[in-house]
Parts: sequence; structure tokens; C-alpha cells
Amino acid sequence: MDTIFAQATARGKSGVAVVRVSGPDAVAGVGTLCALPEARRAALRKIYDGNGGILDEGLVLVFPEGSSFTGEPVVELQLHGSIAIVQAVLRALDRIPAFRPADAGEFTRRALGNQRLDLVQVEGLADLIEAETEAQRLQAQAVLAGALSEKVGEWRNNLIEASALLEVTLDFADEEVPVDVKPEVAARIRAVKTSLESEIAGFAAAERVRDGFEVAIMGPPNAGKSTLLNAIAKRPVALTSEIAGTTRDVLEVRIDLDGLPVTLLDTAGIRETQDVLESAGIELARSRARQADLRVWLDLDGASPPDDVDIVLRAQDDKGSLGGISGKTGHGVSALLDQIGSVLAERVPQSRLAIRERHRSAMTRAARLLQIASDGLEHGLVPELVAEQLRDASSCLAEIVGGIDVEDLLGEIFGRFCIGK
Ligand SMILES: Nc1nc2c(ncn2[C@@H]2O[C@H](COP(=O)(O)OP(=O)(O)OP(=O)(O)O)[C@@H](O)[C@H]2O)c(=O)[nH]1
Ligand SMILES: [Mg+2]
Repeated sequence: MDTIFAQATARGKSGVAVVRVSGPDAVAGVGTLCALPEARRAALRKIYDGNGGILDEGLVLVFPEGSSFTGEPVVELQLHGSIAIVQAVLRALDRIPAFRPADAGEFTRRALGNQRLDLVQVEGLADLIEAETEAQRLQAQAVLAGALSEKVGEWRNNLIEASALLEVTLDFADEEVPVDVKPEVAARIRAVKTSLESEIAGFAAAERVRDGFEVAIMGPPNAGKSTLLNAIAKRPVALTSEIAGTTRDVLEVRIDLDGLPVTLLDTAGIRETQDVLESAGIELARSRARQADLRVWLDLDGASPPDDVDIVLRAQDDKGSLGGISGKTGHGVSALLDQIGSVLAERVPQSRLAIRERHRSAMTRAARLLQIASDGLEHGLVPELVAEQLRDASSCLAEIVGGIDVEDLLGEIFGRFCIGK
């Protein structure tokens, strides 16, 4: 196994930059560049280039095998965050035999290989690094801490026990079975199925917390949609003018709304028009708004809004009459944001452990098998077949944490990691 190294902190100038080295030769190799402190004790050390020149002075930490992020021996160098120092240290590491630069996500991949994390925790970690808002942080942290892994363990235990109960029936097939196990088996299947269904139901919202909600600003031309977007963004994102039909493309602004990631969409004003480009813009506006999580309509002329809009506000309400909004003066803008925030917050369920499509898919397959099993149980299907459905359902759930058949998933998951993680 190679010993790998990479900068673990972001590229560029910073107060401190961390370079991480992991692998069987980490201690011996880095030991040729600096005097190593005892394990898990930080010490200030001069770091040499291997030819007698000093590269930097920084904190050095050694984590022994089994007590590091990757599970391998790890050495971390906390250097001055200068691009030149980091580059020089990386070059010195590259000259050490058996050392090579790490691929994207390779440290985490080794942590997975050494069972320091399971597959869902790897996904939680990826989300945590990406997290920009409070809701994203909380969701990712729950998954990284093992909440989903525990839940999967609970479901599988229940199913394994249920199929064991059925197998007891098989063993006693010729004799009189001491107790009827069916009610107990049925209750366990029901409990797991209900719990799976609630996770599946929460998936759409959990996915939104991860990827962000979309809120479309719609309305007739000149209502002040782009002016409102600029007011919320606090910068000139969209062109505005008194010419009706200014906006053609859909413009996006990402904001943090009470911890929820929200992308606001400014769209083309909706009206009948002969202009080919404008009508293409209107078509785009309609289709993006349809897919959005929430639609806000700015009303200018009292014309009735499309049926599916969620919030209707009187536009250009500079005088501040009840319920109106003005991007120009800012009147009503924070009330609108509060309203959007509370509508979206209601859609975020308490339990949201299924954060990826592959989790939802495995849970859906398992729930379907449990439905077949419970129908079978009720209609007198032979216990062997019911037990088989339960085992299959349990294998579907095992895929989530990476028990089986996940090799092809790994490339996809790790491809999205950054180098140094
Ligand atoms: N008095 C007043 N004028 C506004 C307000 N909002 C926008 N306007 C003006 O109305 C005109 C149209 O504003 P835009 O923001 O471009 O309107 P829009 O809805 O994006 O228009 P389209 O992109 O053409 O659909 C501009 O001249 C703005 O300065 C407002 O709240 N009060
Ligand atoms: Mg506009």
C-alpha cells in the first residue's frame, strides 16, 4: 500500500495550512524531514527539505495505526499557510520513496476500507464539507454521527429476528409448534415498514435541504420582479428597465433563509407576445416555475395569477398598503422572506435520514418486499418463502451502509470528494 500525502486545507494563502500523510511508511518517511514527537502530542518542529535546507517551522502530529482518521499511521504537518511553503513541502514529500500524492477522496476511501466509517457516513462527511447553511450542517452531522447507520441496523435486526422466528416454525414443522409466531412476525414487519415509509416520505425534503429549495418570482412584465431579486440579493444581479420584457433568461440567486438553502429565480414577465425570443423566455419561466418548490406572483394589474402560485403580492407598493411589496423601497421584502422561510420550514420533516436517491431506492425496494412478505403471511404462504422475502429486504437495507455490492458506487461517491479529504 502506498503512502499518500496532500494538502488537507483549502488551496491559497491562509494562516495555517495542513498537510496530511497516511500509509505504512508515513512515520518513517516524514521522520526523514523532521524529528517526530511522540504519538498524539503536538510539537513545534523545523521541517527540512531532505538536503539540509529548512522549509518551515510548524506543528507536527503523529497518529498511530488504528487511531487516525484513515485507520493507518498518519502524520499531519501544520505549516504556515503560504503557497510556496506548501508547494515546497509537497515536493519534499514526493521525493520520499513509496510516497505519492493522494487522489480525490483517497483518505476517506482508506477510512472506509479500514472500517473507520461506513458508506453512509462517507456520504454524510461529503455533505458536511459542502454544507453552507445550518439545516445542511445538522442533517449532514446526524448522518456522519451514524444515525442512518444505526437505523439500518435496527431495521435489519428486526427482520433477521422475524425470519429466525419463522425458521423456528420450520424446525418444528412435523411437531406441534409451541406458540404461534405469526403475530410477532407480522408486528415486526409492520414496524419496520412504517418506519421505512416515514423515511421515504421525508426524502424529498431531505434532498431539498441538501440541494436547496427553489422559489420562483413570477408576474407580468414590469411588475418589478428583477428589482425585487436585486433588493434581496443586495447587488445588481438582474438588468431592470421600464421596457416590458427585459428579463428573458432565468436568473438565480442563492440565499440562506433561516438556515435553509434557497435559490430564488427571477423569470421573464408573462404575457401574450409575438416576439420569438420573449416567448421562448416565457416558456422557460413557466417550466422552471412549475418545477420550483414555491411560486411567488407579483401582481401589477389585478389580472388573475396562474392557479399554482403559492403567494400573491401587490407589486410596486411604495406606499406600503397592506400585503404589498416594493423592491424599490424594500417595503415588505423581509415579510416575504419570513413567509417563504416558514412555508419551507414546514416541509422539512423531523426525521430525514435518507439523504441520497440510492438510500430512497433501497428503502423503497425493501418496503415493497415487506409488503409481499406481510401479504404472504396473512394469506398462508409457506414460511420459507416469507422468510426469503425478509432476507431479501434485509439485503436491500445492507446496501445502504455498504455491506454488499457497492464496489461500483464507490467511484461515483469518491469522485465528488476534494483532494486531501
Ligand atoms: N415605483 C416603483 N417602481 C418599481 C418598483 N419595482 C420596479 N420598479 C420599476 O419598474 C420597472 C420594471 O422593473 P423590473 O424590475 O425590470 O421589472 P420586471 O418585472 O423584472 O420586468 P420584466 O423583466 O420585463 O418582466 C423599472 O423601471 C423599475 O425601476 C417598485 O417597487 N416601485
Ligand atoms: Mg425582469
